[in-house]
Amino acid sequence: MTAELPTPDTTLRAMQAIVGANACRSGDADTQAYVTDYRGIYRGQAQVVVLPASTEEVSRVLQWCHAQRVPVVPQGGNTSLMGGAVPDDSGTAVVVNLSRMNRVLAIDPVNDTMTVQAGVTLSAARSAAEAEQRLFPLRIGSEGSCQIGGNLSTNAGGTAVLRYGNMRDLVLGLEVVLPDGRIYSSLRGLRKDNTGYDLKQLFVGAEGTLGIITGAVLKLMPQPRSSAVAFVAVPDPAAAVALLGEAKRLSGQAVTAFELISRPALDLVLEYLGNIASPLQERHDWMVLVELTSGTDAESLNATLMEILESGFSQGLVLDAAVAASLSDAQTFWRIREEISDAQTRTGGSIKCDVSVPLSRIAAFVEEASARVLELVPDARMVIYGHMGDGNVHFNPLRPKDQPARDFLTQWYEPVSALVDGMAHAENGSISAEHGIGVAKRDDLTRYKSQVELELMWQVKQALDPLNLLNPGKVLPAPGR
Ligand code: 2HG
Ligand code: ZN
Repeated sequence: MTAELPTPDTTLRAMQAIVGANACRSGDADTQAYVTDYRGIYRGQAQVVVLPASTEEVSRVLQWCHAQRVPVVPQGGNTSLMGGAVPDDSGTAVVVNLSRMNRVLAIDPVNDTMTVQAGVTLSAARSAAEAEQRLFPLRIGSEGSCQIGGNLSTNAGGTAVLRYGNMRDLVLGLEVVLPDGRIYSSLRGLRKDNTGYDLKQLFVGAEGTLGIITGAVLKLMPQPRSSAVAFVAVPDPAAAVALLGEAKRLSGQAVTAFELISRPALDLVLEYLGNIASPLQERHDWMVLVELTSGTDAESLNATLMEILESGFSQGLVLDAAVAASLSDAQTFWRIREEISDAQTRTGGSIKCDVSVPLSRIAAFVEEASARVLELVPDARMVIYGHMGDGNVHFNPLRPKDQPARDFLTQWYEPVSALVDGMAHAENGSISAEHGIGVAKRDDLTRYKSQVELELMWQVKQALDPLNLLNPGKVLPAPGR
């Protein structure tokens, strides 16, 4: 197949004719940033990188690539942790980067919707909503670089899923360029539309393997009038889950975030940030960051938070708590949480497992999986944190301080993630709660999905992309594996 492909020169000229010479990148130096993921773990090559400015241009690029059988890798902010947004090293692909399609097209405050191009960054989308006194609630650490198209393609989650759901729940309509260049559009903004299959949802979480998302209609929410944040020490993960139960009982819908943080995770991030102290005086093994938001006034929301904490104290679920007394306190608490991932990247040598199990099983899972991992790698720092309220933790054993990352990481797939993922699977959990599959977990799917699920995934792929041109090698394990 490679022999039949057009030469890079031919491809470059064809792309230049569609998007203009200024919107094409070729050659190693100019394509580097687009073919390497941001952590520098996945490195590929591309014939050409194109940065189209409109849906029509994307459509023409895909038509040409389809006719020439050239593989296409869609790319947003390139913040994937799974290698889903960069090409392989064959050098055959055209990378279609959506950064220039970065316009908010419309905001309808009555319908509570926002129509955006796929290359709008998450933070720009959130700011545009805020300017209309609305909330676009997706909240993830990479919001300044990640783009809505990528958020949709990976069904991004983050720290407010407990309250608002993940990207799948926040989208009402999509525009997608299909592998042959046809344009599917459902940019309608309807909350009720039972007219057959919900096609847009096929593209959400497909990681660009079925088409390129170019636009979306997103749901907007009322802006909360108040928020209350606390950094709370708990005796163990089971107490954290029980405290969440109390928080829900006493505040109903107000619990927006409930994030677990293990001691090694806190130590690591404080060391990385350097100039921030722990919000709590004493050292504790487990902490949670709790955020309540509501449409009521700050005073009554704070009273509710105090009631939750007092109830927690009296039941032995809370050991200590720091309540944010100002916006700046709240921002510091959140900064500590949000920077854990970068602190790991900087330190190097982090085995990442992104697992979820039913909330009723998460505490036991964390305890049991930690104990078993420590039997295998006794000195690992157990950096465990994240979205416990959704039953999802980032279970990321980190190399001992004196062990080189390279040596520690030889244990990644076997035995560590095989053990952790296997345990999650045995609890009816997921081996990728929110980060997707990309290339990193593609072959693991054969272990954790049933034959029927894998066949259906390939049948969908076959129906939409029979030539296997869109993001080939991502998500789907080779048939028959
Ligand atoms: C987070 O919740 C992100 O901080 C990144 O999902 C998690 O780096 C990770 O493992
Ligand atoms: Zn996360």
